[in-house]
Amino acid sequence: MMRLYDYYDSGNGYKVRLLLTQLGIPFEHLEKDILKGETRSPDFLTINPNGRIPVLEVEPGLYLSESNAILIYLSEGTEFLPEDKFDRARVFEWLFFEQYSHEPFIATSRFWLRHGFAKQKQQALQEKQAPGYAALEVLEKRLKDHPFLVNDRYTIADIALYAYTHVAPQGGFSLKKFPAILSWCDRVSNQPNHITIETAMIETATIEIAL
Ligand SMILES: N[C@@H](CCC(=O)N[C@@H](CS)C(=O)NCC(=O)O)C(=O)O
Repeated sequence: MMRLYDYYDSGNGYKVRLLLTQLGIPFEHLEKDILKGETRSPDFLTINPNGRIPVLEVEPGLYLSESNAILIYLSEGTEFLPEDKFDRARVFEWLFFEQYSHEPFIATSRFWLRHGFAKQKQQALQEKQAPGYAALEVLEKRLKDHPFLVNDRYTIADIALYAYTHVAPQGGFSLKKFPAILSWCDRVSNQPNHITIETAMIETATIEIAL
């Protein structure tokens, strides 16, 4: 069985959890507390020298990191990744956009705000506002006339961008002025076998209470 090294509050981890679930692939979940530096231990660094989750152990001893690379690996040959060469490149375009122009601003702000760094990072948070909103404008423009990001159908491009966009308000980015993004978020959350970013956290909490 595949094994996912993850951190429940992470949108990057959520991308992988969501796709595995929608593909119906069972997996073992291993929670790493990034706040306690658990991804920086010597053991963890042997599976990802970059010291970050998510990491997917595809088969014993074979590890893959970088959320969007994992999405590509898992979606090969499925309805979540187009077959046509150009359409695939379009999907990759969104994945690279997410990592360079979206995640560093929206995800990082969300992390700081959710984990008590608001004061310490006040200026940096301010500096992330303009590029974060610029990324949201790009998404809004695309989604105005299209139900999904590529080919008018749900692909890993939508999964990658949804992960941190739908929780952007937790990073201090209001979605009120982005009606196309809000409708798209609804469409994404209504896809078959959708799970929320909190699903696993709720399940874990239930297990902890039950124990
Ligand atoms: N580009 C990477 C980013 C991964 C990443 O930033 N992971 C964060 C959690 S969202 C992490 O593990 N941080 C722990 C650390 O840096 O020590 C991806 O998309 O997977």
